[in-house]
Amino acid sequence: MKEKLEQIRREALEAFDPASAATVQDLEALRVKYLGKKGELTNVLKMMGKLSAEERPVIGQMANEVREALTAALEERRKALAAAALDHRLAAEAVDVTIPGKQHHLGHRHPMYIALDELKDIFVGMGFTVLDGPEVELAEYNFDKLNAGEGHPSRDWSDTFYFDTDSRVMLRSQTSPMQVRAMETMELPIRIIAPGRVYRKDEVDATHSPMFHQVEGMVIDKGVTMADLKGTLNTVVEQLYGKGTKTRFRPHHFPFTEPSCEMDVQCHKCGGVGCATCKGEGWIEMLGAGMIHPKVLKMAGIDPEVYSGWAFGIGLERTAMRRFKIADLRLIFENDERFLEQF
Ligand code: 2U9
Repeated sequence: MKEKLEQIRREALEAFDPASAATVQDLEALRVKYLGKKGELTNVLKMMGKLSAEERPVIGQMANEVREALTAALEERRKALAAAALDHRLAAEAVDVTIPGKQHHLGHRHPMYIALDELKDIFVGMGFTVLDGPEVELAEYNFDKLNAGEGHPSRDWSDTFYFDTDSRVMLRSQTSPMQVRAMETMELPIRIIAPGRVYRKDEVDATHSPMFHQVEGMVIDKGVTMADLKGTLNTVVEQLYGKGTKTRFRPHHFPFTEPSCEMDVQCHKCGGVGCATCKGEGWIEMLGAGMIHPKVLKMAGIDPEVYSGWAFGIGLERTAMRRFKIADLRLIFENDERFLEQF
């Protein structure tokens, strides 16, 4: 048995050599062959019962030594294989940090959205909530509930994009329908702004586009007056154009507000004297506004005897054109990078 154990030791240690145990799988097969439950060493140990009482401890001790020697050799080989595998992976996954990187093309905000973000910041700072809503609307919400009933000129097929022949579903021509929905669903008091795309059948030129953007806003509470409208809009203008910027309010007409007005801002270029920027006027038209018509409040279920409110509407493209001195509206929509990069 001594010879048999010696033979196992010799053969096994030879077999664990890199030449015959080149992979982890080879190594495992060898472990099973020599040290497994049905392995060669175990087979020898099974025959121990046949030995004499004197031989048994001697052979037992030798068998243990052989097992330890094989186990140690296996472990050493396993470590060597693992180290080689890691070296191989590191070499395969090596990154050449000296290769020049790829230039990333960083985009930037569109000038119109810069103007929108400025307006949003100002109104949110005054406690307004920003609303979003559908661009496909019901004429009921775009016109009827805003006091522009059947026959109102803005409902004409030559001005409005309808989806159906009975003029019921349309692309919104203003963001006001969102405010009607707000009046119907939100708890009073209400302070909101509603920015978004609107659609009108206009031919494209330097100042017109069939799709453009508006920001509308409104406040409804008990005791709200035209003084609140002027005070709030003056504050907005001062934040946009600097403290002390003058405004003037001219009477106007809208179906959804009464009284209605347009607000001009004193020309920042000439200070009101008249120049090319303000076309000699000294003033630049900025927005429309007014006290929400009592009929509009009533149609939305708000009692005009208890509540009152004001609203305004401002064209975003025009605001951005003024802010960045852009001469042609079409530049805003063309998205030519040479243009956009300037802002
Ligand atoms: C409700 C009641 C009243 C919104 C208003 C204007 C005046 C206005 C124009 C500005 C430039 C349209 O984009 S533009 O051509 N808008 O002059 N808009 S008051 O009044 C409302 C809105 C909603 C329920």
